[in-house]
Amino acid sequence: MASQKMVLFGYLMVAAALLIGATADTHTVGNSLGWTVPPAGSVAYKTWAGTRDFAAGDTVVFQWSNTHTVAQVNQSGYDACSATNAIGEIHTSSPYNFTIASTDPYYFICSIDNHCKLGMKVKIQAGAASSLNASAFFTILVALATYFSSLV
Ligand SMILES: [Cu+2]
Repeated sequence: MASQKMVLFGYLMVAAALLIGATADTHTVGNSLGWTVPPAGSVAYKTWAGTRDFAAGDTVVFQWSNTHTVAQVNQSGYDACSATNAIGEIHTSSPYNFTIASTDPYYFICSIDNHCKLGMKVKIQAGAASSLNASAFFTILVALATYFSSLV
């Protein structure tokens, strides 16, 4: 009897771990706009980033046609639109997939001509936990609480 409860508890914990692990998401920069010189300036990518719920482990996909690049830079490179101190290589072929490693801010610009100054720049920062993770975990907690309260 007691061992059956332990087995069920084990299943629930595995289910919780799977739900949390399975929520890694993919974010296509700019959605249908893609990675390009945005028609109304950098607000396009600010707005896009603001609508996304980034989490560590998620993948950010830059997709473009024509001549563009993805250069990861630090904040001053982002502010100045300079890829001189790019972090790692400058990616010249689409698509480029970037995996969010932590909750640090990540800055990306296009290093071609004045594209960055025209708004081809995006800042991406993951939150502590995505709302999907939180809701999945909450569901499991409720299931556990319901189960254990039924034992009394
Ligand atoms: Cu460009």
